[in-house]
Amino acid sequence: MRNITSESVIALGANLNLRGDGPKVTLEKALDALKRQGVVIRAVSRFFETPCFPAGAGPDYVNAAALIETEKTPSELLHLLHEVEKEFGRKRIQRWGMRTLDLDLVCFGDGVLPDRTEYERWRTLPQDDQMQRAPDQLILPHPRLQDRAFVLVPMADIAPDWEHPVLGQSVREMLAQLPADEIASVTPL
Ligand code: PH2
Ligand code: MG
Ligand code: MG
Repeated sequence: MRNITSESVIALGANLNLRGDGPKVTLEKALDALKRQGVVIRAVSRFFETPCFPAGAGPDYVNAAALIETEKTPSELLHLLHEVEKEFGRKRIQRWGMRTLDLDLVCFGDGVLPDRTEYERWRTLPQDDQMQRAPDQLILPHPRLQDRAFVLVPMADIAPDWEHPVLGQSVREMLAQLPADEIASVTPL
């Protein structure tokens, strides 16, 4: 699969300072780093302050989303995201732990990876297992996308009409199903 894609989305997040930069500056620098690596940034959402999930597990996050185009394959793009995370001090210590930079590939056009069966297995994973188990392969769309206001609210800025290839709902429609207090807790900086 090597083609110019539209509507691939990267979710950006950080909740730790890095070398004197707060999370927002780190996210801006990470976007510049992606550009230097040839990723075309079509649009960037507003930056939002969001309560840490799970609640109490660390400082508030800054979250944003970027609509990008690339000629890379999904796994090449994921590799680049990991390289940029490393450049910005990311250490993979704990699942859902605090981080100086998190770059998540949320969707790659209307691609479903590695296949629908495996995707559905991860999407419907019971809550307890979600804490414990991380896939060792790229699952797209991101299996928790539809649950997370800190992903959907920024994404609604840049790709409100992107349609989930399995759920058949737009970003707007997925967002409308989240509790109002969760949406309201995602506040523009
Ligand atoms: N990312 C996590 C875990 N918790 N909470 C918020 N508010 N924003 C995030 O981006 C986030 C999180 C794991 O990647
Ligand atoms: Mg991540
Ligand atoms: Mg993440």
